[in-house]
Amino acid sequence: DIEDKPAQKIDGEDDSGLTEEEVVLSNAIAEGPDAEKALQRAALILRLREGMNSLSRVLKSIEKHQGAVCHLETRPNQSDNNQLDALVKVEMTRVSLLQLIKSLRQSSSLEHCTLIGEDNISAKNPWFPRHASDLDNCNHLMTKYEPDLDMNHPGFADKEYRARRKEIAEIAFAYKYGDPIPYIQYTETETKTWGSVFNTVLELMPKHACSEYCRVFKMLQEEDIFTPDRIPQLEEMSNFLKRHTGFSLRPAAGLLTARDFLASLAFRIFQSTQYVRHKNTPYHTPEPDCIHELLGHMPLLADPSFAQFSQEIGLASLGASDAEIEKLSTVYWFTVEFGLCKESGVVKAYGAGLLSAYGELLHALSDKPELRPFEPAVTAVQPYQDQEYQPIYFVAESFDDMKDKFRRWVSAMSRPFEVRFNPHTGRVEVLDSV
Ligand code: HBI
Ligand code: FE
Repeated sequence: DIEDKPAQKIDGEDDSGLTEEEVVLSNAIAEGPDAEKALQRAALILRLREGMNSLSRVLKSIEKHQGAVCHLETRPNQSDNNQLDALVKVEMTRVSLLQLIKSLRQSSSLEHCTLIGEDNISAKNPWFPRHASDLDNCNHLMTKYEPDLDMNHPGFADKEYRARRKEIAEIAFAYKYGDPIPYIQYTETETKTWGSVFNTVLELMPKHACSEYCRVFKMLQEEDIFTPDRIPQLEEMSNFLKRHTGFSLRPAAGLLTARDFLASLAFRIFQSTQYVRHKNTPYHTPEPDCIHELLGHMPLLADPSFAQFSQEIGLASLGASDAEIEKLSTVYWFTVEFGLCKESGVVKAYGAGLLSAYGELLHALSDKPELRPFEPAVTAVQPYQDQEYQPIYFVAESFDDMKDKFRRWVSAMSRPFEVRFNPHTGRVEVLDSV
């Protein structure tokens, strides 16, 4: 029986029955907070010697280790039809999973048992960009809210809008590292949409935006980059950012995958869309557009402390597991996009999704939503809304405090290596931590 076999030492493995790599991965995660109680998903490939009989023993064993089977597939083994290959996805605690694998490996029912993946564990040698030029490969789009595919997009039925949106997206697809960002001749309609949003931001900003935002906004006005009658070009904005924090821009064709989008931040590069939202909905857009990027994101990317925070989210994302990318992306959502902060006891907005959309800005600062203190471990698992106003916002004490808390939380991630950005070479260096 699977459970009753005494522990045996297997050649080439230590006495836990796990391979060296599995031990390394498990140690990395076992140190995180709540590691003992947290349920993890894992996939196992099994070769069963006695077909369904062996399978029932395996399932009993999973149950004994308090695991839940989320998915099961079997097929006859191709070279030996008496044996069955099985793919089992389980959800259980880390410690139980390790015990389960150990007992399965010692069982006579199984030819072998391989752990093929876990949502929560980063791969040992994943590919990720090491230099800003590698970002030419990091422009994968999410097809969620594009006008061609989303019936609720305000531009869905507008052929002319879709053609214009596509023309500008093509520029982003063709862009390569080192190119100047192509100049866009914005139309009168697009400029008018910009002007409407610009003027509402101008009106609400003194009362509701954080001081860092207001400070940079004023500089942008003084340099004539921010005016109501002209949409700033990404190239001039990129040059402005370079002078203040070393951030720069590259054009993006639409909503990028979280992994690609976050990776660019590691190099102090922000992938910015260049098209303008539909004229019928000047105060709302389902996908990011350049009005959101320019009015929402750019001012704070010119603030040194905020720029540093943004880069650190980016660095944390390099080579992270899918589950960790999801958490980082949620932290990004509740900070960079929808963050609130305190200023001499008064709550102000710093999130780009608030500062570029006055409806949600007023909602966030009204007494309707719930405000909670920013705490990365909590914030990272808070479900969020991308269709309506958020019911919950997180309030930071300051950018520096936010960074401190974030750093402490990130240090418990599962990556079996550390990364560091070398500003002299512009390269991300990988330091083995195990
Ligand atoms: N892509 N172009 C673009 N702009 C964003 O602001 C953006 C993105 N992809 C993902 C994303 N933001 C965030 O919601 C997080 O998932 C990182
Ligand atoms: Fe954004």
